[in-house]
Amino acid sequence: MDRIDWRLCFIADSEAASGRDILQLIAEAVEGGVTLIQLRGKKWTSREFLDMGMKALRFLGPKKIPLIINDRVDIALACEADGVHLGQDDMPLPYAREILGKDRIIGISVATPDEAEAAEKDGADYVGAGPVFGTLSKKDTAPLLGLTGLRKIREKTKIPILAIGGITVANAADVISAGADGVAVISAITAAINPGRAATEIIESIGKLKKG
Ligand code: TZP
Repeated sequence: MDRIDWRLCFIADSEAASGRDILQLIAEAVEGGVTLIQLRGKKWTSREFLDMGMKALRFLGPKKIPLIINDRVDIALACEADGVHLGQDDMPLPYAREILGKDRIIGISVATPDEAEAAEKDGADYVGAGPVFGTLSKKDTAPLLGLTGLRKIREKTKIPILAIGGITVANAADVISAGADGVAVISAITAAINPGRAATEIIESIGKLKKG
């Protein structure tokens, strides 16, 4: 696995985009400086997901921006994405690793220090820790971590942490100070009037603290 710049992951989510062109949003986010893309489409059919993954990869590959597929190990494999992001109820990490091999990125959502410790033991490349703050982008989330909960997760794991949930330009620097290596956002970029500028503002607020 090449060295990954974890600072700003844009989660390109089909529902949050609500009919807008996901590939256009990705292009604007990349122009603005995001360092990773996660493709998320809970309601996409397998064909739609695969098609979107292939199109995103054609755009991102030459730019060396890694593409992570949400939940679907099969889609990640089929479109030759850089990795997959798993939830706690998705395929267990060791099985995903067996299928994807050691060179692909595998991340997992964690909401507690124990889950983070288990993810590291199972060979995760990163954890998505959250929700740190309140979010409207995901229902049925675990209780909010806040910065204190995020610090506790940091104490339990050495692998990269992407803080997620309610992250905006106003609090991105705080979560980095609390120990995150980067942030993952849906609405801060998707719902912005200018998604590219929103990405730039977030990466700049992080960049003051952390160089990729
Ligand atoms: N997992 C935990 S919170 C969340 C996910 C997918 C949603 C993050 O969305 P937003 O809009 O950046 O708060």
